[in-house]
Amino acid sequence: MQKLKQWIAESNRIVFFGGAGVSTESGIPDFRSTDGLYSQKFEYPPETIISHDFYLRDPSYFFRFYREKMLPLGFEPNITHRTLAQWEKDNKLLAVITQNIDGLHQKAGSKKVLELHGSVLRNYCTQCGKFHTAEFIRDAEDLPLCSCGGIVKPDVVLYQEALDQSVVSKSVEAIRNADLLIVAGTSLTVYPAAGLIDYYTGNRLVLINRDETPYDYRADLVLHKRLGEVFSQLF
Ligand code: CNA
Repeated sequence: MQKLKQWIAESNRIVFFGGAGVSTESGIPDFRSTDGLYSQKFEYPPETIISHDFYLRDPSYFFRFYREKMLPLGFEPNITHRTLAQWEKDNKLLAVITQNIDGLHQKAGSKKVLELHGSVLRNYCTQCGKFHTAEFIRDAEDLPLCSCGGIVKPDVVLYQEALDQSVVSKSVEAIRNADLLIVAGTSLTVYPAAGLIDYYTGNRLVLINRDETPYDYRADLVLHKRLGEVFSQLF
């Protein structure tokens, strides 16, 4: 903790790369913890349901699962989101790169947020392109249909779909320019997102995650702790 505090104090180009573990303390389950989505019972594995093929094959089932399990509305940012927003205000932070789709960084006040996997807060008609809110998707009875008759699709990257290249480029640039890279709350098993941290060439790579990750051996500092515990000790 002392080393982390010192590095944060000395940095003014921090980049934070996070995943679902950043929002579990706001009450949103992650995918791979024992109480996460992948440990629950469904007719198909979650990777199958939230894939592009499945979305095309059975959109009704997709939207039932999506509404029930993936639409995190009504949650509040936690101390990790709030601290990152404060670092941005203090001009210490270059970017938050997130695999999350819950919009909680922006709710905490962060503006420099790069959403690798999109956001449940943006939804567009696949026919006319009209924007719809997350509540529109939540309240639709079966398929969320636009007034033009087209299906409204969440701007969330499904398995088999490509990442937005402009978000990827900005993330690579931020990581290359970081003087401190904090990777946190992610199992680092979802690619290509996890591979982005390879662009960091500095010597202050910090990994904060409750469980071990495949990248632990590459980090300059590893903390196997809850994020709330770490961030509440940073002051
Ligand atoms: P993951 O694979 O579920 O891994 C989460 C990791 O976070 C695990 O290794 C846990 O050990 C760790 N973790 C959980 N809670 C804490 C905590 N309080 N403190 C420290 N560590 C913790 O999730 P990834 O983000 O790595 O996987 C990428 C997927 C998950 C992305 O595509 C996301 O869109 C997707 N996802 C997002 C959300 C969200 O937006 N909040 C929720 C669930 C899944």
